[in-house]
Amino acid sequence: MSTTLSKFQGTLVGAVVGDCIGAIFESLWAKTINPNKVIGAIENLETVSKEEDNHRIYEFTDDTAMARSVAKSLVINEGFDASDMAERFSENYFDEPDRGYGGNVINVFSQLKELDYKDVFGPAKKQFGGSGSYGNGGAMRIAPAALFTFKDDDPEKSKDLVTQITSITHSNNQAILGAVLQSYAVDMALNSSSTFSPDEMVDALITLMKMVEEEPNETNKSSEGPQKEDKSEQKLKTYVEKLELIKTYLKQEEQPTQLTVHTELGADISAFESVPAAVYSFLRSQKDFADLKDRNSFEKTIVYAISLGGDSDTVATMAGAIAGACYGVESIPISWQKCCEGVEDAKKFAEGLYKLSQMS
Ligand code: F2R
Ligand code: MG
Ligand code: MG
Ligand code: MG
Repeated sequence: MSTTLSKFQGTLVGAVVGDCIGAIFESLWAKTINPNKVIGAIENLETVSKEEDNHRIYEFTDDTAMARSVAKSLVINEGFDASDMAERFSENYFDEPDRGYGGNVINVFSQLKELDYKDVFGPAKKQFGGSGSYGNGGAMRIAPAALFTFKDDDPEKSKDLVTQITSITHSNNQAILGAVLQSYAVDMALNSSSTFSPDEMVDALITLMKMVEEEPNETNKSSEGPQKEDKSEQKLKTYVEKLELIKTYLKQEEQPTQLTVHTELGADISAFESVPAAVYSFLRSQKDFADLKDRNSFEKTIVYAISLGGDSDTVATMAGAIAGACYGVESIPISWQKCCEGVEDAKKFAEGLYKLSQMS
C-alpha cells in the first residue's frame, strides 16, 4: 500500500476508532478518566475481537455519522456540493436519530429538510438567537475535507472548504476556526513522518492560525454574537493562545496532569475547548506515558485523549484522525479495527478520496 493511502485510511479509521472507543466513556462526562480504566476497556475489546463469532461491535456516534456524509458527498460529487451534503447530514439524522447528536443541531436538520435543502446556510445562522452554534460538531467531522484538499497544499483553499462545510450547521466563528485548526493539524500530520518534532508542528500551527484569526473576513464578522459563554471567564481568548500554551507544555520536562489539561485547554462540547485538547493529545504521543509503555504512538494518542474526560468521543475522534494521518492505518491495532462499527466503510471512503487526490 502506498504511504499516502495508508495515511488517508489511517485518518478516517483513526477517527472512527476514537469515536467508538471514546463513546464508551462519553456518557460519564467525568472530569478526567483513569488511564487504567481506558486500557481496561481496550483490553476487553481486544479479547472480544478474538472470539470470531461473538464480536461486540462498538457503535459509532454522530461524529462518525457526519464525517461519513462529508466523505461520501465529496467523493460522489468530486467536490463540494452544499445542498447534497446538507441533505446527507439531515437524512442520516432522521434515519438514525439515536447516534448521540448535539442538543440543538437537530433543529438545523429539521429546518434544512423543511426548506428542501435550498437555503443551505440559513438555518445554522439562526441558531442561538443568531450567534450560531459554537459546538464542536463542525470540527469532529472535518477530517475527510483535509484529505480532499491535501493535494492542493493551499491553506487558504483548505480553510474555505472547511468554512463552507462547517457553516451548514455551525455559523459561530469559534466553531469554524476550530474546524480549520483540526483540518490544518490533519494536513500537517499527513505531511509528517512518525518521528516528527512536536515543537516544530505546534509552531507551524501557530503561524497558520495567526493568519486565520487576524483575517478581517466574513467568517470573523460572524463572531460578533456571543462566543463561548462569558468571554471574561475564559483565560485564553484565541486558538493561537491555546497553541502557545500547548507549546509551553511540550517544553516542560514533565507533561502536565490530565486535570490541568482538562482545566486549561478544555475537553467539553465546544470547539474552543476540545480541538486544542485533541491536537495536544496527538503531539503528546511523542512523549513518555507512564501507563502505556507497550503501546504505540497511535494507541497512546487515543488513550490519552479519552483520559482527559469530558467530551471523550469527540476529543478522541479528532485526535485519532490526526494520529492516523501521521502514523498510518498499520498503526491501528487490528483488534480495534475489528470491533469498531464503520471501519471498513472508512477505508473505502479514504480510497475514494485518495483516488481523487491522484487525479490532475
Ligand atoms: N451530544 C453529545 N453528547 C451528549 C452528552 C452531553 C452531556 N453529557 C450532557 O449531559 O449535556 N455529543 C455530540 O454533540 C457534540 C457535537 O455537538 P454539535 O454538533 O456541535 O451540536 P450543537 O447542538 O450545535 O451544540 C452542542 C451544544 O453546545 C451548546 N452550545 C453551542 N452553541 C451555543 C451557543 N451559541 N450558546 C449557548 N450554548 C451553545 C448547547 O448546549 C448545544 O446543545 C459532540 O460531542 C458529539 O459527540
Ligand atoms: Mg458523538
Ligand atoms: Mg498539504
Ligand atoms: Mg462528543
